Amino acid sequence: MSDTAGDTSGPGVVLGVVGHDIHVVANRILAVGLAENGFRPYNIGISCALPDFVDAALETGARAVLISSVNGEGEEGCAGAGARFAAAGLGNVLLYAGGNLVVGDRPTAVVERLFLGYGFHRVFHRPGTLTTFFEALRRDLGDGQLPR
Ligand code: B12
Repeated sequence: MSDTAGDTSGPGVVLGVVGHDIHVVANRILAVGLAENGFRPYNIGISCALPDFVDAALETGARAVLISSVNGEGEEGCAGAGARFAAAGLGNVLLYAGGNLVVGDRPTAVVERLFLGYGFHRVFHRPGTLTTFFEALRRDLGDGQLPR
């Protein structure tokens, strides 16, 4: 697994980019940001499928999984995510989706609803900054309660 950027002892977080998506910049920024914010990133990089995220979570015991899509393949590639994690015994793992999650322009609320329906706990479609994301991750992992 590439890039466990930094060497913190905080909560483990798997991150990667779903589909045949090669947009890597946000993935690298997130990995560095996670380490700087006290998390332990396990970065599986670009061009990942849902089973890769499940395997990485099983291998690392991570408490959260962040799935990025920048080219919009996320709409297809993330379908059924919650059910897949639950089937692997990972129903207690926090699932976030973020990036440019669908092809074309759709209202953020519509995209959020779609991905919440896939079983994600939080959705960050075209976020302006990462501040809200880090606050939410800290809170969700801190209180041990999955948001619903
Ligand atoms: C650079 C770039 C490329 C480079 C990628 C180089 C590389 N190796 O990374 C190249 C030229 C190769 C490329 C190719 C393509 N690209 Co391109 N690309 C871009 C561009 C200009 C910048 C992307 C970038 O790096 N931004 C900087 C990072 C920091 O920002 P970001 O990716 O938006 O991520 C932010 C958030 O989304 C968030 N985020 C991301 N993931 C997650 C996850 C979580 C959990 C959270 C909280 C937040 C989060 O974090 C970031 C900081 O805020 C964008 C347009 C743009 N201005 O955004 C198009 C863009 C992403 N590309 C696009 C497209 C369509 C393609 C191609 C399909 C084009 C083609 N026809 O071949 C291919 C796809 C190839 C593939 N297999 O994926 C579209 C996607 C459209 C969509 N989703 O509807 C965009 C938006 C251009 C456009 N306006 O149409 N691309």
